[in-house]
Amino acid sequence: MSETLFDTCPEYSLPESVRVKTVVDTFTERYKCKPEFLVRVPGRVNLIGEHIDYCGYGVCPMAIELDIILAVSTTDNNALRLSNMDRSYEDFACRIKNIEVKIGEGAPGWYQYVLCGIRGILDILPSTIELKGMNILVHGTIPPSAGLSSSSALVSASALATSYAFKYPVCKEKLASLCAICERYIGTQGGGMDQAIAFLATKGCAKHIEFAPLRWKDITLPDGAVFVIAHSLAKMNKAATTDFNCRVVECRLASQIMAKQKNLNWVEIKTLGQLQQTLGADLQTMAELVESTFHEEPYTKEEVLQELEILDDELENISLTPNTKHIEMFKLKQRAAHVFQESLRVDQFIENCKCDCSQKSNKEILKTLGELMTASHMSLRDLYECSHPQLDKLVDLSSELALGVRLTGAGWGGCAVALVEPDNVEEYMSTLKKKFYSEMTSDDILLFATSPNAGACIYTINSGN
Ligand code: ADP
Ligand code: NG1
Repeated sequence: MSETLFDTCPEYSLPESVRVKTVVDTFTERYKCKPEFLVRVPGRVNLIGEHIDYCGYGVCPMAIELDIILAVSTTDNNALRLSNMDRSYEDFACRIKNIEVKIGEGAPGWYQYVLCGIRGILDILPSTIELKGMNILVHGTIPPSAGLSSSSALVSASALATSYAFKYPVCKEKLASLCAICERYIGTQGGGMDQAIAFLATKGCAKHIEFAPLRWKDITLPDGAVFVIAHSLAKMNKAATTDFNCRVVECRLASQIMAKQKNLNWVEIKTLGQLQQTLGADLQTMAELVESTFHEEPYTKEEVLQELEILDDELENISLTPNTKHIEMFKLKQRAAHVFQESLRVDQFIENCKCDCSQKSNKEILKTLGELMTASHMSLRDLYECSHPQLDKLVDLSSELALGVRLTGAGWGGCAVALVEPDNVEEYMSTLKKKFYSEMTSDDILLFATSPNAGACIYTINSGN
């Protein structure tokens, strides 16, 4: 079992930065009391393994320096009060006992993500623990809807803050799994990568994270691997559209149809990973099975019903999510092919990171990693159809100076991550500024080189401070 963050937090002293001072001062001004503690949860960049966590396959993320900070004080009045440093996010208040995450049309309110995290802890809190009220002030530096996991950082920070406020320690591993589940209250059926890296990240290495059960290993990146993140300036809130859940459902239907054809108890199969495990086949065999099972054209709902020999309402109960019930066409071959091929690329990426220079030169290793990343992007663009013209433009502009580049996170906009050799970083970034950002109407350039950062932590504040 992993340690709790309570075990380590007393050693953390509050960083003396202008940012922290501003957050503490603003908190004091808005709530007329000092915060008792702060929690910090980082965003992440996924190096490879996209749209496969919810199919049960391993991913390779690392935490970045951008983060969400929550300043918190507890009260005896059972009230939850939320405020944000960014005034475009409106204040919110409710009774802590009545927390309900409401899913409506369009993008959820920002506070719903906080409620998800609090709800997650309330769901497991023993009845012997007395509920308290909380005053919370949020400050975030992760650009929202950019594939760097701002939403999960907010959910995870809220869960961690609640467990600390209620003096109910939960180990990092449990927090990671719990936050993956409670973020689904928002409506999207993500796989758990973001919440896992938020808690399990360590400075200096990326992680290979696997699921069901959650497990992780360090990935030491080869010397000379610099990762540059560039925002395409296109944004899509996952919870505001059906695209994300549509992909989850397409993969589920593909696994169920293949399971049915293999005479398995297909109703029990929910992911491509589960199907592979049940068949005891390797990834290559699974990729071949996809080729021989499905036709290229999208499947109509009617055809899916015929394949599974069920009625519409059974399909809704067994396979669909509330926001995908209306979808009439499903691309099964393309989505499942991406998942198995991407998972093979993850294995190759990790193998190459483990290679020592007696087997392959450092240059060759970096070249292979870059090629795997670019192949991942092509697959996300063509088979998974979750890229965006601005992301594809960034990828095209990277071809000369980066070893490889791909969209990171859910896609449909957001950021690209490029693998660049140290000597090329400056020229690469100035090329993007000249050829990409100078043509954009928005001034918010987000372009930076990053390295693996640490995961979530708690900063306690002495009452005398
Ligand atoms: P991401 O890919 O970054 O996780 P999502 O589209 O899933 O993006 O979620 C973004 C949403 O998370 C925002 O629309 C907002 O509601 C919430 N959010 C992110 N950062 C902040 C912040 N600093 N303060 C308040 N809400 C935030
Ligand atoms: P983003 O949108 O980048 O935070 C989402 C999912 C991940 C994973 C990626 C695609 C959530 C909270 N996150 O990440 O689990 O599926 O898309 O690889 O749903």
